[in-house]
Amino acid sequence: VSVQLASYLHEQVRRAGADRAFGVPGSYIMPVWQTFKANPRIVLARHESGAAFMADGWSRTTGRPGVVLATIGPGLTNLVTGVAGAYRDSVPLVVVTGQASTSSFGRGAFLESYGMDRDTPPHALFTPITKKSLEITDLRNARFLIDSAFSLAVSGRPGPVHLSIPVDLQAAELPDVGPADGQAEPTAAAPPAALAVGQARDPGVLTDPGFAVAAELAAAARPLILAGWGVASRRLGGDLAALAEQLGAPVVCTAKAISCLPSTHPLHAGHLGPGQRSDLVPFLMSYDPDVVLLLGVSLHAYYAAPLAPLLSRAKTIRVDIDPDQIALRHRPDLAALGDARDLLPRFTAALARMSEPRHTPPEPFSAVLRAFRDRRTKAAAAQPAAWRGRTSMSGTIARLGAVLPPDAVVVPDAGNHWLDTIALHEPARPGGIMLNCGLGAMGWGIGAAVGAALADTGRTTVCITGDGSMLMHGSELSVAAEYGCDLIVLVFNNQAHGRVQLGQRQDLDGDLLGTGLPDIDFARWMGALGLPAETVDRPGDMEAALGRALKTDGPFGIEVRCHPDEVPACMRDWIEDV
Ligand SMILES: Cc1ncc(C[n+]2csc(CCOP(=O)(O)OP(=O)(O)O)c2C)c(N)n1
Ligand SMILES: [Mg+2]
Repeated sequence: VSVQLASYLHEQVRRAGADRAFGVPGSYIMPVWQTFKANPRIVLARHESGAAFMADGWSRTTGRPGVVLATIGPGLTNLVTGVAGAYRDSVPLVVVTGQASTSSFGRGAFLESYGMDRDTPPHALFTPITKKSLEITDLRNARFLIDSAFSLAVSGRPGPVHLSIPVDLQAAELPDVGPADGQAEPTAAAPPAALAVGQARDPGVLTDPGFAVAAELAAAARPLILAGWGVASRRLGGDLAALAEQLGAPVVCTAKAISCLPSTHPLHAGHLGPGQRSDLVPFLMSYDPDVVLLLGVSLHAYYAAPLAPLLSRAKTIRVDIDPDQIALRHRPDLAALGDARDLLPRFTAALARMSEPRHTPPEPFSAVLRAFRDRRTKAAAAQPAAWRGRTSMSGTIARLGAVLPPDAVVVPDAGNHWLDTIALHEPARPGGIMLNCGLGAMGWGIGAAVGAALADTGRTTVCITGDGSMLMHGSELSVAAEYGCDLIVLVFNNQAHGRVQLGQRQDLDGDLLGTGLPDIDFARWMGALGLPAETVDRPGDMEAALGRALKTDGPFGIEVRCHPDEVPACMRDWIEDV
């Protein structure tokens, strides 16, 4: 059957399980753009990085590849921040950009990007920030390259894949030769599952990881689990809890994996990285684990450095889907290569055959863990609602958990409000905090929250952002208004790039050069964008405002006016003071 390239692409997006694509149009993408009328349909973002942020939040919510459409030239360059952020955080996207006609390559057509005359070949921009940057130059390969983009995005360690398509080819009929290289036509309408790497053939890597890892764990006296994004991104909270309970092992996670377990889980000992408790490492040292199970962690310096003494003393087991990660920054004693989704159940099944379930760590450590966890709860509850007469950022965020429905997902942006959310918000369910940890671009939280809200209309999404981030990407909120998304937006207005200004106060002699912002009426701005919105000026008014936001169908904005001097809880000895 003959089919236009653009229609074939649209059909593959549908088969990948995406009901929307996010983008900004331009001449060179129009034949593709025009096919996204329905299932999947286009969502017009206000900026290309906003589109990528939305696709990122949508993908994290659905577990399917997010799709982005943009044009060449400025469309391409505007995409860079959003795509780079998804790459750093291993979020699968398929990013499709237009390109000038093949017949004009090298001749200097408007915005042509062949790379001959001060134009930027798309692959030069996208190669370092995607798993692969591909360009279709021959219709006979189009099916193969489109299919490859989708399978690459979700296979192994997920991430964005870029596909550049010249405008003349977008509208062309695909030759009726079937996929290249004997590839079978995809048949299933179901979204492709993330593909497991399977067992490695490398020497030193186990061929039966389930059994050998379980044997090591069963023999451990004081096991510790360190969970990373490899667990959280697969939403394996239930499997992780089952394994931890079976072993009686406390769980620490990376900031990226912050809500891999509900914070109420009795074995959850907290997170490493930004917003980390100052008493976490001494606590873990007192436990003195003899076996540490590292699940899907890259061991960036801020996670690995505090753990170095523990990791050098204990036997370590690393589990990762990516052979490049399995010994990165720390060479384990034992390694298992594969998807945590397949391996965790294998570990628990093998363990069940070999040892009695423990559920809690041995006393007296169990009591120490309880006291350690309680201290955080008390410290959060002790955050005053006001700071120098204004509504406190920390106090507001610390109280959110008590007000929000248990399945709410909180999406912080970049800034002091990000740190306070990581340290103080205790989500009731796994996945209750959606976090950008890799690039931390300002405005990501706004686009990602809109994308998450568009993906999941059954629960409340809460975007926590700042005045600086709003000024960069606040316009994307008009998308939430257009679609009537169930989204609450908290804008902490401290009239500053607070995160940076705090550094000036603390380390740069208090010279607040170029970090103050004018006093902007964000409630009015959100109103103009189509969201009902109000301002909270007095500390006592926050709870009632949140109550109104929760009762309102569709989006609701709250501008919280706070003090520029306020220091996030984790930077002022909040735990020590309890
Ligand atoms: C695109 C981008 N530019 C610069 C930064 C560096 N940066 C991190 S936080 C921050 C200030 C954010 O201000 P605001 O959104 O008002 O949050 P606050 O810290 O005041 O809570 C800046 C400039 C960044 N993360 N992203
Ligand atoms: Mg600010």
